[in-house]
Amino acid sequence: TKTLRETLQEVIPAKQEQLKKLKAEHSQTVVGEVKVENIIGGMRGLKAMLWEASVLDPNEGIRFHGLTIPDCQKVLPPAPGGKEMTAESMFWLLLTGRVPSPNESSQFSAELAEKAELPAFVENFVDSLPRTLHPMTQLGMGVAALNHDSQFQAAYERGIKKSEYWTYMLEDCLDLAAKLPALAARIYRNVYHPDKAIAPVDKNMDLVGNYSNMLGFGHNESLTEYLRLYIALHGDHEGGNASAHTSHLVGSTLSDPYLSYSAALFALAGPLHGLANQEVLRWQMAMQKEIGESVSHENIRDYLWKTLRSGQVVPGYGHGVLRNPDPRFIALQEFCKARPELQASSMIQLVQKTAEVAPDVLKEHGKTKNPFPNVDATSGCVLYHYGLTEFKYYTVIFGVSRALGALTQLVWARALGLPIERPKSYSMDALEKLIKN
Ligand code: FAM
Repeated sequence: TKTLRETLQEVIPAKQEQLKKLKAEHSQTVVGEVKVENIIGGMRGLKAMLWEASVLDPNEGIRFHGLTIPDCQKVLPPAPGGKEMTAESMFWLLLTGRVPSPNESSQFSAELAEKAELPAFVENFVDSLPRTLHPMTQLGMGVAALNHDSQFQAAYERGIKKSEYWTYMLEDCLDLAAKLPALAARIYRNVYHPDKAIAPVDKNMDLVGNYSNMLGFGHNESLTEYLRLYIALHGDHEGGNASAHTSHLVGSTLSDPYLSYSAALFALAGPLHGLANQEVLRWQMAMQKEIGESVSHENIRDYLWKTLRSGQVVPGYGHGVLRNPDPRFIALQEFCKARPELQASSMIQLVQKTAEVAPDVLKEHGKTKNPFPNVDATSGCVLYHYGLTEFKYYTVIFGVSRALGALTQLVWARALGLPIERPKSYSMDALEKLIKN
């Protein structure tokens, strides 16, 4: 059994060597070209970032350090008594590239539980926010406030060597990952159930077990297991997506992890990114209301066309990189298929039926490059079924999860000494000149 720090100490030198060799031997090697469409098209497809934790193949979907989702489900340790991989074991994999033993994973859980409580001033701060403020805004503000105790910022002010950056980064990242559930749960309770007391952190429980408990759903083992799966699966989706990229960009200025991840959360809060899971449920409920009891493929098809004709996107469909159904969508659907109570839910049935019809409609519509469901198409309906019905809160759960990948890569960015990001921009006039030359 090794600690996370010992494991990381072991793997960092080899990666540093790998980067040194890449720089020395291939700095001038061409691996792609820049077209005008990349410049005006949101840099789609541009190979422009280093990100160690995961790589997204357009057809196959995500691999975390080479492991597919079913591989992770097989090898990553679950919580005691559970079956789904824990957030901690995914964090360990994303950070070190190694699969933790059950012992390592549970020791890591214990370390995070020790750090899980919020400072009193952050509790008071989020308690003072209006209940009408969107939960994602509250989460981003709370995370930024936690930088009060940033070890990285304090060490930088004292004066440290560049080679030491990552060690302080790591401490901040572990601290933030540990505190996110308490912060996110406090926001949920403040906004939706202000009269009920929040359960204290249980030092013997895993991160998501505690999160579920603090949300007030600890008694529901199925929901807790679903949250474990959800949070592990949403942990990382390579580096170019808006939230991961934001955290990487802000971190490259040597902002601490709290500020970097706070910025990432505000990118996640956009409806084309993480807010899509809130939008999916809002949209499916409006569909259910309109078509009533007799749900048929025909009714759903009509509703899809109505959405598209009114100039809106179908939430939960399409992707910037993927060109096939999202394996995260498939894994969450499998979770539902294994549970008769979920199969009986009218909302889950509606989501499943929509997924049977939407790809053909979107193909016929002819705009999106990927007519298949992404993870957001299904992630909310299970929460809804189990009584977590406040869908404005759903992106907060995504935000607790995306920290796994984003934070681990802040540690790597500093361990590898990556520089401040500064791509070159052009005005249209300057671009036209460039084209002529
Ligand atoms: N419904 C209707 N039209 C869509 C569409 C959808 N689901 N997905 C893409 N399109 C349109 C898109 O708006 C664009 O139209 P214009 O040419 O008029 O601008 C056209 O198809 C080409 O877009 P694309 O190249 O296929 O997609 P992008 O890479 O530009 O954008 C998404 C990717 C995810 C932003 C886009 O598919 C979308 O808006 N989907 C709906 C929102 C959603 O589910 N977001 C969540 C993505 C998820 F993975 C996550 O981040 N959590």
